[in-house]
Amino acid sequence: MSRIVIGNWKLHGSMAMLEEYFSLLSAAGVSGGNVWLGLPVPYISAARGFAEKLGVCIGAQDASRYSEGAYTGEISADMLRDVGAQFVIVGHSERRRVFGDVDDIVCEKYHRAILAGLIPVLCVGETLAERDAGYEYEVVGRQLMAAINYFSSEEGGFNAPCIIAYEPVWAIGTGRTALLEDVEAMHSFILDRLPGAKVLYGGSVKPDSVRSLFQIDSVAGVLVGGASLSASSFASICGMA
Ligand code: G2H
Repeated sequence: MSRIVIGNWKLHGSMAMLEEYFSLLSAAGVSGGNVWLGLPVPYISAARGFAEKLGVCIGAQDASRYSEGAYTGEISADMLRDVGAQFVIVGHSERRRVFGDVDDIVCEKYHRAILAGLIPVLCVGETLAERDAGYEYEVVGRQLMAAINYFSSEEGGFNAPCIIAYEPVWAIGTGRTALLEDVEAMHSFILDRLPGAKVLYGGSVKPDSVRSLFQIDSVAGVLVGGASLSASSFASICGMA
């Protein structure tokens, strides 16, 4: 089974890193359409040639909720598509927490991405306080509405690809991964609501933690932050997918 591995560089990288990174991926034999890289926007164009050689997909980590207009600093989904992005991450917990991307905004971004021909990767996940209070399913159910509304709408239907990344907020960048039974239970919950979706797991995924995650049938892939900054760690995760 070939699972999807998405690297998320977040606010890291440089032109020098980009070139070296792709040559290391190439040397490690990484290739194929199940390997995706979410890059900072300025590097998407530059990465296009490298990515095409390896057959890997490149994308962005966010898109504007607007299509065009007087919105200084915004980058639309159409613009991302124009410079070579194939997918876009929406609703990442860092966007929700630091930049105020509430569910309605995430919903608009999700729709914009699909209309632009990008594959949206919708991130959902509860905070530790929400889990401790027993609200994790309620929270994730609410966050899934962006996708559910779209797929049940006239324009959507169930034809567009649907990729959901379950990232418990308390496991992001902390070195903690969720218990396998918790991952399995949440993935089933998501699949019950969106049958046919590919559900990825994210949150401190490392080469040594990914093997057990990949033993779970409903884990269709992983979203990797910190470990994707090292080409060798990322290649090793791709090798196990
Ligand atoms: C979650 C993840 C990738 P990390 O944010 O989106 O990052 O692997 O560093 O926890």
